[in-house]
This record gives sequence, C-alpha cells and structure tokens, in this order.
Amino acid sequence: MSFPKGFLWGGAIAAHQAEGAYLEDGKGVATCDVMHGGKGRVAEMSDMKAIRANIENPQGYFPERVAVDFYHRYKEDIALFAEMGFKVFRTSISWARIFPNGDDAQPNEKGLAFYDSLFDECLKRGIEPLVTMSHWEMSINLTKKYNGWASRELIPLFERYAKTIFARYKDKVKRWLTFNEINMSFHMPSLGVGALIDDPAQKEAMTLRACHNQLVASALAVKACHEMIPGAKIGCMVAAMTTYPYTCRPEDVWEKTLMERRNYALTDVQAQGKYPAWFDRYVEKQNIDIGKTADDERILREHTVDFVSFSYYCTNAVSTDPAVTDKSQGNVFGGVQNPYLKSSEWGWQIDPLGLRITLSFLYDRYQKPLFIVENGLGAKDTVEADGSVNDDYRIEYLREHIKAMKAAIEEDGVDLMGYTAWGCVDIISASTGEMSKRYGFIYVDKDDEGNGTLNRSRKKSFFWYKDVIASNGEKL
Ligand code: BGP
Repeated sequence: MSFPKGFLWGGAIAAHQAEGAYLEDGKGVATCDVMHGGKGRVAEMSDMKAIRANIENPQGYFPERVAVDFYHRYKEDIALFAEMGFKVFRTSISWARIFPNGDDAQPNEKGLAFYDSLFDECLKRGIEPLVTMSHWEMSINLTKKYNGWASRELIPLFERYAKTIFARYKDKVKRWLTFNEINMSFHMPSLGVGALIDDPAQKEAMTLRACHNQLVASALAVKACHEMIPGAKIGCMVAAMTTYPYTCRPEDVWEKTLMERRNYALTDVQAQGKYPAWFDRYVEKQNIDIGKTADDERILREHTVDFVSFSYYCTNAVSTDPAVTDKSQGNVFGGVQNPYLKSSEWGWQIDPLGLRITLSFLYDRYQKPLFIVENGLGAKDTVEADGSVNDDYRIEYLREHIKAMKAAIEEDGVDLMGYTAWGCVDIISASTGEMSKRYGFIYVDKDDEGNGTLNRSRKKSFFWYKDVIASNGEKL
C-alpha cells in the first residue's frame, strides 16, 4: 500500500492562532482578537455580555495578541517546515490585515506585503501555500456595524476581499479554501459568522440567514478564483464530526442521522450547488426566511468547489437514553463517551478507523477530491533536562491516522490530495486559548500565561514526520 506520487504532505496553522502582531502594520481588531481572551482566556461563545465587554473594554489576557509571534518569526518556522520536507503549508490570510475595518475604501498595503513575503518564503523553500481566506479573522467593525454575516452587506465586502487577494497572489497561491469549518457557524455564530444574537428566539433564524450569506459569498469567491487564476483549485472546509449511535436502537441511529446531516448541510451546498431537501422542508416548516433569492440559487448552482477539505480529530457518540450521561468532549461539539475509545487529555476520543470511515463517507457523498487540512493530537508536552521532547504519544496518534488514510486510498479508492497536520508548530488553542494544548512537531517556549522566550525546538515527532514525508508514507 502506498500514497500516490505527489501526495501533498505538510502542516497547517491559522493566522490568529500563530501570528500575534494583532495591531501591527495597520491590522484591524478581528473577531478572534476579542472572542479569544479576556477573563476566561476564551469567551464563552454564547455569552454575548462577555463578548460585548471584550469589544468595548477588553480586560485580562488575550493569548492571540502575541500568539507565537509567527508574524516576525515566519522565516525561521518555514525553514523548519522545509527541513521536514513539507510539500504544502496551510495558513490563513487575516481578513482584518487586508481590510482593517472590513469596508475600507482601499486595502492595507502593509498587510498585503506581509503575505507576499510569507508566500515568497514558502516558494523559495519549495513549499506550496494552501490559503484559507477566512479562519474567523474578520474585522470586529463588521460585527459592530453590520452584525457580521447576518447582513447581506458582507457578501460584496467578502467578494471584494477575495478579488483583492486573488489579484495580488495569483502567481504564488494555486490552492485556496473559502471558510474554515463553515459548520462551526451553526454551533458558534458569534465566532463563525461574527454575529451577536441576544434573543434566543431569533438565534436559529439569524444563524441560518448568516450561513446562507456566507454560502453565497463562498460561491462568488469560487467564481472569482476560476476567472482570475486559471488552473487554481478552490475548496470548502468542514469540521468532520463522524457520529456513532450509542446503541442499535433506531432512535439512536436517527439521532446520529440528524446530527450528521446538519453537520454537512452547508458543505452539501458548496459541493453540490443546492440545499438538501430536508433543509428546504425544515426552514419552510419553521417559517424561517434565509433570504435566498433566485439569483442566489443560480450562483450556488453554478459555482461549486473543486475539492472538499476537512478537519478530523475525533468521533462522537450520541444517545437518546437520558440514563447515558457520561459526556465526551470534541472539536466544539461533544457527545457521550464511546466506551471503545481512549480519550486525549482534553477528552477528545481518539479513533483512527473513524478517519477511514469519514474519508469513505465524504468521498461517497461528494465524489470530489478530498484534502485533510487538520488532524493532530493536542497534548501536554514535557521538556526534558536536555531540552528534548519525547512526544511518542503524538507519533502514535499520527501513525495510526496515516495508516487509516493509506487504507482509504488503497482499498476504498478515495481520491485524497494531501494531509496538513494541524498546529505543525505549537500555537494557541482555538477552543481553550491555552498554549499547553500543543500539536506541533516544533516546540515553542511559551506557557498559558504568556511567559517564555518563544524559542523553537524540534520534538521527536519532527524527525519522525521528516522520515514519513521522505518515504511518501512508507516509513511510519
Ligand atoms: C479546529 C480549528 C483550528 C484548531 C483546531 C484544534 O476547530 O479549525 O483552528 O483550533 O480546531 O482545536 P483546538 O485548538 O481547540 O485544540
């Protein structure tokens, strides 16, 4: 069993979790700059009072304001990625660096120049950039002025941002992703669509309307990318959350079905060009108007993505039996504990076969090339007296998940483009704001309170992954 020639091995980060320099060179305050931090290090996404306080009068520690200072240290990090043999490096462009207020008349040249240098450094090292256009980094002004994606005003503003970065980087970036984990907008509208919704009775309608606006903008970005960068490929991105029924009781299976179809509803639109039938019926019966026009339907239909990318960390189990109460954690949405799986220190249930199940499910559903753009183990690492970090647990996690990928390609016929391990250099956790939840092959000297030199060092997994890439997945 082997990976195809040219398989895109690499690593992934996001601007807001790595760059820091949160106001440098004209960057505007972004939603994640106020939602990731404050009294609780990460504001509870449904706590509008806490988020509004962070917007109006930020108090306390905001870990992402410095993060790991990738903004100034990217050349050193990219050199380390090249040492591992990366073919591709995924990061996001912070929309708030390019349009500090989101609706500025002109883009911020210093923001554009930073990403020019970043992509030049990647290409100089033989690494292809894979760029996420929106990873929860929109200007907070768009929330304050328009209530984020709840307003259709965001559609032309995002289209203008898309055309600006496509025109600027068309010779350097040939693979793009529109919205990171677009399904998170369902679960965390404040972060996913930058909308503050106070009235619980309005939450679902406003969230679905905001998601619809984001989908139209995503399709317009696909249209612009195909027109402006011949040969470029643009994909969507979803947090895959494969869900198991806790028992074979039909009610548990139905609960799994409801969870999964909701989780993939927005990706269905991006990949298939229309909403699933159940969704149309649902909004009709709930009397929810998502503001969809005939022209929206044409745009969605005519501009579907070239590939489907996703994050995968763990799987979920659901039960309709109130007696089943032992909860599990997970990438934003948890479920009940699956007794057949071990958990990470943060309660995420480790399931390599679940990745093979997910790959087959998504390939069968969309019949488009797939790209795993996030996978990894968040864990506490120990620095030994000699400075080494022996993260055998992370090697074990990654080895088993790469084996699952191999089986999906070789035995299930899945067309998998590449794999970018999440947090390839240690960065700030999005869900907890912790530095101690580390994913990297590269250790960064910084703690949860922001102390440290930010110096980088190679973990044991750094040398392991270098061999994996050099052998194209043979040497695990
Ligand atoms: C996904 C996000 C990433 C990253 C990842 C790991 O939802 O796309 O930005 O944060 O989760 O989660 P965490 O950082 O909370 O461990």
